[in-house]
Amino acid sequence: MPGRFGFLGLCTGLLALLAGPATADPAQIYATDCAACHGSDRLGGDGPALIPQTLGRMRGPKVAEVIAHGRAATQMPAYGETLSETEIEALAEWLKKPLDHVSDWTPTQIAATRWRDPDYTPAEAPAFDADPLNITLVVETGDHHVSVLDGDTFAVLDRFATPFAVHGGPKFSPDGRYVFIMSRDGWVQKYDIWSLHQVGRVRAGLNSRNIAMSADGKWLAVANYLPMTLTLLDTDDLSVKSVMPVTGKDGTPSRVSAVYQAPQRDSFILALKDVPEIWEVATDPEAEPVYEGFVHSRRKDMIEALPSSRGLFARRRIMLGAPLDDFFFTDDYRHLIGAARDTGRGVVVNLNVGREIADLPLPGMPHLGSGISWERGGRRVMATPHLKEGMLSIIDTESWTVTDTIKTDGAGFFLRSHEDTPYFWADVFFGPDRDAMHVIDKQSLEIVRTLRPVPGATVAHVEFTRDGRHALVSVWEDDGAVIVYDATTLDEVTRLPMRKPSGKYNVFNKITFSEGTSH
Ligand code: DHE
Repeated sequence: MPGRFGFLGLCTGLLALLAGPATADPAQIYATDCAACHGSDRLGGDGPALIPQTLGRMRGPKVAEVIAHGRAATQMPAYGETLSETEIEALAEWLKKPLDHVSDWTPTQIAATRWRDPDYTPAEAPAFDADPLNITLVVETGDHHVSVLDGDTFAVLDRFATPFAVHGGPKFSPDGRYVFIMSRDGWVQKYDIWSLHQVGRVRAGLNSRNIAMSADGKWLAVANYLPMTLTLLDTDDLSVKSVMPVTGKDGTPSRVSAVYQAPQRDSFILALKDVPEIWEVATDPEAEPVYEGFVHSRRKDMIEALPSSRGLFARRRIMLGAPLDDFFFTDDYRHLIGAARDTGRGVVVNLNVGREIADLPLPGMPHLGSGISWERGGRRVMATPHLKEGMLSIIDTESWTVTDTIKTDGAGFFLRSHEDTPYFWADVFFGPDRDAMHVIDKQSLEIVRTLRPVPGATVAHVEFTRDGRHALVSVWEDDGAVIVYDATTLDEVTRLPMRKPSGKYNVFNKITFSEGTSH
């Protein structure tokens, strides 16, 4: 027998020689060169997860280029010298394939990642003279850091490393002392602003969307794509309180597009990606029994009581015609508008009665999560940008009609305003005019100025100081900056160099749910 295998082996070797160079085995290359940093399961380690969910949205150089040339200012080395072009291409393609199996990411596995910074000692009072409620955080995605700015002097009080690829708004504790930051790989980082120090981290999901804080500041919800769950963390020590599997009423599992805090309702609201439902999860320990879908209906036959659905984390389903995501909430949190995918329409849901009550023409992918609201002519209006159209829609939130559209220099991502400023600011994130920032009068809806502080550079996302006197704008480039403008004269006040600054978040504006910010 050994002789026969020896002969077969010889034949295979000869055939391989005749066929030319061996075809690259990407799994083997991965195991040898990548697994140590990115994890043998591709779910990340010191380096980020390498799965289609994260690679698919990678901006900048293509995966093969990063493998060949490495990434500047990171631990990612260049493999162009050690791997052939064919091997690099094969590896890049292999990484884009979904995992055969995704871990359940159980509470025990999450708990095993919990880490408290051994150098952290909580301060008794803020370790700086600045107004702690006028601190603004700048997420710098260029090198995965956050800068902590004094909102009065614009001095950088601290600059700390974050997990790789932070996404969505950091969430502050109700007193503004702590902030929680989430990465797309599901890491949640807790930072103590008073002490200017990281507290710890935990990996709450494998591929996550965003986080929300309960009204009492006790719980942090993490919306996950992988696995299809909502993770609920104790904000005190980042321990896992619960992991809710997310499945539709018919049993279909669903990714969670986003989770939002609804402070007046004392609940979280979940946008589900794969099933036509919205979930409301109570954060009130005394929450009344929850009825599926028809909370106030008199039709008893339409009410389905879930015996377990009462108290903390009681879950209520609101049934929809089709999945909705990207929510804007009215100030009283009675209504939300969600985007119905590929239909060019927005749908209004009344959360009290638990059903759709209106729909609106909103073509070109409205980005409702960036919506802001204000009083105009005695009515409450909201504005939303559109990701695929150079326009802004103005919606009357009483009659639920689109009253105006404003033409812009291109499709934009974010809007921002403040109670004490007459303008709102709209970026032009996409296209040749991505260096433009429109400043628009909230009453006349006229563009009063178009700023172009760095010709050719992407200029996007605005945040105001606590008093609304200054507007901070990101020059969204690797050697970028945050530019501080006088929000009345629109003159530049100062320019702070930053590494690809993305979102900026003022403690006061966020914890008071300013009408000019996304929540
Ligand atoms: Fe975001 C917020 C979803 C792509 C930067 N983004 C959000 C929120 C959601 C969302 C649901 C609200 C979370 C919160 O604050 O709690 N984002 C999505 C998408 O579905 C989309 C279009 C595709 C995706 O890849 O997930 C998307 N987002 C991006 C980007 O490409 C951006 C520009 C760069 C990046 O970092 O990935 C980006 N998103 C942001 C930022 C916020 C955000 C800076 C917070 C805005 C704020 O002011 O609150």
